[in-house]
Amino acid sequence: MTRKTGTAAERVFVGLGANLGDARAALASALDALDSHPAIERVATSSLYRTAPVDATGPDYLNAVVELRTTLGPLDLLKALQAIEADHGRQRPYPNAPRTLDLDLLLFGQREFDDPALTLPHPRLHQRAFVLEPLAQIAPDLMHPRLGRLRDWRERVVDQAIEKLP
Ligand code: PH2
Ligand code: MG
Ligand code: MG
Repeated sequence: MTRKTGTAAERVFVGLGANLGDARAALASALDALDSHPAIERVATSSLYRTAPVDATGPDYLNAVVELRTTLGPLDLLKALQAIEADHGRQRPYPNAPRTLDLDLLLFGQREFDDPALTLPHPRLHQRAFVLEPLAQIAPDLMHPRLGRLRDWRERVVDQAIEKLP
């Protein structure tokens, strides 16, 4: 198979979430959309997790995490993710509203980036079991540029309900 993204080496991680409509179908369709992008290659995909809303109300979420390679820079990747969200009917009536699809750029290699449009690493990723658990599944030794080994942060979020789906 021809690789789509050459030798770009940085490990990029994206979180997927949905808690409105058919969340399972939305996540599956989002994976197809990522795979269809000429500059994105999906190299690992976690299980699906059913998770209680964190700092939000509404139904339980389905969450997952993927590892990507891409020749896009962080802001262009963000635009591509937002386009996929929009294609899946994403609306933003108020902060943390229930959503048909949420694609969050979590880590872009070990880059730190602070821009009104994008903060890297994602500023809350280490506080969320729905990110840490799937990340630990596909990248158990993953490091955060400031916080160290991410799997060590899981013990601080054990109060957040999360169930790995078969
Ligand atoms: N996303 C949020 C807020 N709260 N809770 C869960 N369980 N899963 C999410 O994806 C999630 C959340 C904001 O994006
Ligand atoms: Mg989010
Ligand atoms: Mg988001």
